[in-house]
Parts: sequence; structure tokens; C-alpha cells
Amino acid sequence: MKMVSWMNFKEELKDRVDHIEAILKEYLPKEEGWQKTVIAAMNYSVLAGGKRLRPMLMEETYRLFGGKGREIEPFMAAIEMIHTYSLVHDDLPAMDNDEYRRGRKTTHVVYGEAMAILAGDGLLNYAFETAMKSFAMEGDLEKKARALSVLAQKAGIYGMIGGQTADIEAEDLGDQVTAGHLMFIHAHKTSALIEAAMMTGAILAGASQEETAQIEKAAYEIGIAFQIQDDILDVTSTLEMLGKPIGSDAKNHKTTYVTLKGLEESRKEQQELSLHAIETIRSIGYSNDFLMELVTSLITREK
Ligand code: GRG
Repeated sequence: MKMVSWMNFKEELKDRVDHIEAILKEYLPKEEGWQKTVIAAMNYSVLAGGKRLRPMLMEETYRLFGGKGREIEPFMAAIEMIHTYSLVHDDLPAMDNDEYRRGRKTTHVVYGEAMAILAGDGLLNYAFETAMKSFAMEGDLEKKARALSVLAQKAGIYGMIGGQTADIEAEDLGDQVTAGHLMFIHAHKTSALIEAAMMTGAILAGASQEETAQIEKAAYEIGIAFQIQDDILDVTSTLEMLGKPIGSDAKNHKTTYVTLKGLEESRKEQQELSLHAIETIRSIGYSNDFLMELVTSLITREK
């Protein structure tokens, strides 16, 4: 019985990824004009694959609150563009200096460093150009403006960029990094975009402010649980499975959940967080079985 449901989940997951890929292709810019190279680098990075978790969480949260329109689609493309820009910049020699990502050579390795910087900038800007396309579609303008404001804030200095800043500074601190510092990093570098994804889905579907605040809390916990799994996989997985070399945290002298708390405690906290997130979403009173399975699957994911 359990097997059948797992198979259904895997099939449904594949359908959703295919649907998101189609949306991304629709919204990515055409490789033409004098900008052709930067656009090719942008498209290379986005189309390299990836789990498409953020647009998926966005759409599933939209559905949770009864959203049915297509106004969500430009936002789904936008959040994957923002996420991808962060990966392109994170892989640069000045940051993590990684050669592989999503099973392919990183953008700066293929297109050179200058073009990878521009491709990241291009993706971040184009994300907002894309999200704003929803303003010309059906649906409530005020909700779209609120969603856009959440997206902008969570990606910025009070969100993901703030987390990355604290992360870069933590590298020089070695084992002096405190649990508080690490939590700030995870909350901003990882959770902020998950919060943006789920909150924009909720807002666009018409969730109330209290409901959106509950979603923000659940998304925060999902983000931390997801990051703990990322830290665990960096120690326990393989290059073939992850599509990038393992041991990157150790290479960059990073304090992680695993170095701070050990594997067993990390797994325990991760499980508690994801169960609590599920309870929080359930307590709002709407149901979306796929979303619940998706959240559960994140802590057992292998890549
Ligand atoms: C450069 C501003 C700036 C930010 C970088 C996202 C990020 C912040 C750094 C990437 C490194 C990292 C481990 C970030 C934590 C978030 C995370 C686990 C990203 C990887 O996301 P996945 O696993 O990747 O969803 P795919 O490839 O599946 O989309």
C-alpha cells in the first residue's frame, strides 16, 4: 500500500517538474541580439535542471488556498531565476569556487567569470521583469503588488543576500562560529527564499494576513530542515548523486549543522522541524496532500 502511494508521489512529482520546466521555457529570454551571450549563459544555468522546489512550493501553496489562475506562473519563473542567480554567483571563484552544479560545469567555467557575473545580474533583474508580467494578467493587482514586495524583500539584504554575507564572514571564524550565527545564516540564506515562495503563493491565492504569517513560520522550518539535509548530504552523499562534489563545506572550512551538532542530532532536529511545519500547515485548515508529501520527502531526499 505504502509502495503504491510512494509511486504516485514520484509520478506526480515528475508531472509537476515537467510543468515548471515548460513555464520556465516560456518565460526565459530569447538568445538573440548583442546580448546573446549573457542570455545564453542565463538560460544554460536555469535549464541545467534542479529540483524546482521553490516554484513547486509556491504553486502548491497557491493551490492549498484555492488558487486556480495562471497569474502565479510568472512568479514561479521569477523565483527560480532568483534562486539560479544565487547559485551562479555562489559558485564563482570569489565565493565557493565550485566547478560543478546540477551535474554540469558551472556557468563561469563555461562562459568565463565576467559573463557569469552578468548572467547572475541578468537573472536577478529579469526575475522582476518576469514577475511583473503577471500585472497584465487576470487577478487582483493589490495581491500581486504585495507578493512582489515579499519576493523582493526575502531575496535582498534582509533575506538571502544578508544570509550569504553572514556565511562569507563565518568562513574566517572557523570553529568560533556560534549556533546563533549559523541559525542567522540558514534562516536567511536558505529559509528566506522558501518563505518567499510559499508566502507569494498564499498571498496570490487570497490568504489572510494571519494565514500568510502561519505559512511564513512553516516555510522557515521547512527551509531549516532542507538546509540541514544539505549539510548532511555534503558529508554522506556522492558526486554522482548530488551533481556536485561532496565535502564542499569542509573544503571551505564551513561550520554546518553537522559539524556543530553531529549527524544524529542534526537528523533528529530536522525531523522535528518538518513535522512541526506540517502540523502548522494542517492547522490552517485547508488540505493539499501533495504539499504534505513534498515537505516530508525533503528530509529524506538524496540530492
Ligand atoms: C550569492 C546572493 C548569493 C546567495 C547565495 C543559495 C545560496 C545563497 C548559496 C548556494 C549554496 C547553498 C548551499 C545555499 C543554501 C540553499 C540551498 C540548499 C541551495 C541549493 O538549492 P537546491 O538544493 O538546488 O534546491 P537545485 O539545484 O535543486 O535547485
